[in-house]
Amino acid sequence: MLTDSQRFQPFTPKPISLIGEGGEWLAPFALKLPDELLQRFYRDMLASRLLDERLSTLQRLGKVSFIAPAAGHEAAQVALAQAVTVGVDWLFPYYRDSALVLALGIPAREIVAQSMATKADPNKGRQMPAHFGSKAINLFAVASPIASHLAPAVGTAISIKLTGSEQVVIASFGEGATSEGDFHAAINFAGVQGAPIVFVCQNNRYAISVDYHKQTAAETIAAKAVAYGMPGYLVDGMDVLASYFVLHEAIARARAGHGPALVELQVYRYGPHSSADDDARYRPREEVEAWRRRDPLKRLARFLERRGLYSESWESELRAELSEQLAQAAKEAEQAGPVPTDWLFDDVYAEPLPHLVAQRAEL
Ligand SMILES: Cc1ncc(C[n+]2csc(CCOP(=O)(O)OP(=O)(O)O)c2C)c(N)n1
Repeated sequence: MLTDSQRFQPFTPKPISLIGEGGEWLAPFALKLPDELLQRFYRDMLASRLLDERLSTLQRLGKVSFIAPAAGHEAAQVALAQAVTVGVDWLFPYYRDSALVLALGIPAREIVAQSMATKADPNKGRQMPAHFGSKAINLFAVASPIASHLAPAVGTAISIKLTGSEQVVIASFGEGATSEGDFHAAINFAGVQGAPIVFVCQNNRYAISVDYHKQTAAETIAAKAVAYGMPGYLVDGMDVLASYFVLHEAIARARAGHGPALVELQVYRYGPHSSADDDARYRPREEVEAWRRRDPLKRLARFLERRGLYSESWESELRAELSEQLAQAAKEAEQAGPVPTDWLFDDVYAEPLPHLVAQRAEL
């Protein structure tokens, strides 16, 4: 945990930022993270950007039916992956969390196979593309109805509190989710119960075509925390280190028994909402370009460069290595072949019911 003088103040009107646009360190405390971790952040962010591009190509080739690009959200998600204790904490992600899932260690082969519904998908092709889940690392499978995962996340956190284990629950969602009744019911009860959960809102300003000001009259999402009796942190989510330190702090607080927190990470989605969306119909190109100048990868590259941890040759070697790994992962995912249709009967009942046995035989 941070010392008192380093602690971030919740409810600041300005987002917490630790890396300046030019890559300068802005914080009032010395950075003590190992160089390997700083480079790891960059590597994970770049891997996610490249995974996005690959999934987009597969979608255009007709091999994946739907994508939800994460470009622009990488810093927030990669920071979250490093702030949790993988395999101990419980994560309730949403469909745009592919950078998080990849950085948590889910192999790219499985992520692509999940979107292609091939046999290499551990979840047997039963979910919509971009709806990952992993029993092995306590990653709750993504649910399509917005905010519907928040009540189960709070329930999980309450059960953790009752059993006295030191796990923390993380629930991730977009700002659109905060207009759902499920959000209010869940976060309110988390506050009342003092549940060890961190609500992570990735505010990219648009819920498909609905812009932030049509979503809420509140200046920030973080401000809503006041009404639920918990700290709310407003963070520059394009700044990987600000995201990391704040998430780390909120998670440590919850683990130490101090209850829930709401963290708003301000990000921007560079691509369309999904492959079924044309964002040019509701967003001016100049706005997208302005946010591209604040690209989280470029900002971290400048920061690393100042510390002698980045060079163009390192970048191109890394790109080549990650592209090769992703190409291999996509190949393996595809070569596994489509899931057999009769898998849909598996895992439904412990003892299959007679009519399902008959239907399977007929199929
Ligand atoms: C209850 C519900 N209403 C509507 C939808 C359709 N829908 C899918 S994604 C989405 C936008 C959500 O936006 P946000 O929560 O801000 O996340 P973002 O996609 O911007 O990351 C909507 C309206 C849905 N899946 N569930």
